[in-house]
Amino acid sequence: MTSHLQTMGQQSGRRSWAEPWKIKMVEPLRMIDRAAREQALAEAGCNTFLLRSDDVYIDLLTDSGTSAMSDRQWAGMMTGDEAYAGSRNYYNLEAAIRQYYGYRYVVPTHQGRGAEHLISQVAIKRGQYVPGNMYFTTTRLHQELAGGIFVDVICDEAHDPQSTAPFKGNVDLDKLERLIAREGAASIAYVSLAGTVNMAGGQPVSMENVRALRQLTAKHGIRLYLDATRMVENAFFIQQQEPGYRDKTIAAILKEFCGHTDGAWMSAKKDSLVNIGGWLAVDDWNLFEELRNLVVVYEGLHTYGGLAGRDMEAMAIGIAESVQDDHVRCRVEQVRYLGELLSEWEIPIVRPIGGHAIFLDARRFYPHLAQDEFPAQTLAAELYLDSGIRSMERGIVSAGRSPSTGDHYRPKLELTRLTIPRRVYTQAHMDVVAESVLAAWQNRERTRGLKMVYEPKYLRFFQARFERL
Ligand code: P61
Repeated sequence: MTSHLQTMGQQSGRRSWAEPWKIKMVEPLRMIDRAAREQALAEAGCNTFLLRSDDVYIDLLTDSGTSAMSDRQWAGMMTGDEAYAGSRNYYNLEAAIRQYYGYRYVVPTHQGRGAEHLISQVAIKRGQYVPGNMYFTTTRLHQELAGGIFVDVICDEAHDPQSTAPFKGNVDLDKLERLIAREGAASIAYVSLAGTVNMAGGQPVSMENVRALRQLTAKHGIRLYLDATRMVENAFFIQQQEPGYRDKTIAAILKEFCGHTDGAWMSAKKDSLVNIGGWLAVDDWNLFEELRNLVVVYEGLHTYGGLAGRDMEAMAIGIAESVQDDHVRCRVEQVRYLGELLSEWEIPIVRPIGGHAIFLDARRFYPHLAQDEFPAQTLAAELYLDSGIRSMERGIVSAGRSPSTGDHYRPKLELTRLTIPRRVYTQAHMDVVAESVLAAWQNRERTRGLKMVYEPKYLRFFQARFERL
């Protein structure tokens, strides 16, 4: 062939494939002009969380609660049983979690952090350590509010955006063993394991790692709980990259992985393709009894946990859709398409490309900015100004402050996240995003940083305000 134009498949040396769905309903987008974006950003204190979504063109703030539901999920919403107690949709949800994740006892919650709150309150005694494969903002905060001390035991490669190790979400077992040897098994509340590590760039954990982790924790009588929020995407990486898993389905890999853990919490707003919802599920009846008792204090009765019956139905159906191999491949490959474009243009991103987002390496974008001038927040502001695309800071602002010293946590990773909602945007949107990132890259040397002028006490990144330097 002599043409220099190539389809996406041809660019990768294979036959093309497409999304396993067609679009039935659309939501028109609006793009405001540059002057209006300048004004909107100033009113938002240069914080993309404070923009009105009507002022956003392509919204890559998060993949949380932003997925498109299927016609089957919408139909399921109409079968909502809004009984206060014993809703049929709860039993459908329980059955889906048992079937696909494999845990016995299920507590619904309004979203992920509701579940994090419950497990932290029940399973952490004041002063105990909670080792985890990198922190997540809400997870660590709930652990700290329960009196726990978070300890990062992820492998070193996870903190290096240029390391191309395939399973950068893995726990470094030596780090964990040293912690157990130093502090004693009784001082460890549980190991907090996340399937695909959000803050590391959506990096997966291997089956080999969870198996070894299971052996180590069992030897010391320590519980292992999983943040299953993006575990389906983790299963895809195992299928593609880990020896022996190529011929297994995502569903089988998911269940095998969960089988190595004692329980899980979930923000169903991600993998499970719903706009709201979460759960906590465990195998131990005694623990379940405590959780079931606490849920009625903070969320709602144990058969609705802060959700409407229709929300639980959409979640039950979404779980089954989320583990379909063609769906997961399409979802992760769309993220990869955007990442490969940026990599080709030598724009610095976290490698390997993760499951739910592209993470721009703001340190390498703006080497002239100190971390205290908030390079990742600056880059999020610049992208919005260029094209109305909304991204999210995942650096020093997100990391917050240490409760013991009051100083900023200073993460090695200073990243701006372009998060791709599931089943929402097309390849053409990805092209527009890539070109906007390129424009910000080309303007990098002229870009100045920010100063923080308002800082809330908890999860400051949501509401902090900044001014341009
Ligand atoms: C996100 F800026 N994630 O990535 P909830 N575990 C994990 C998550 O990714 C997660 C939760 C638990 C969000 C929403 C969000 O700092 C932020 O249902 C791995 O959101 O309560 C949520 O689940 C919590 C954005 C959360 C943030 C915290 O965009």
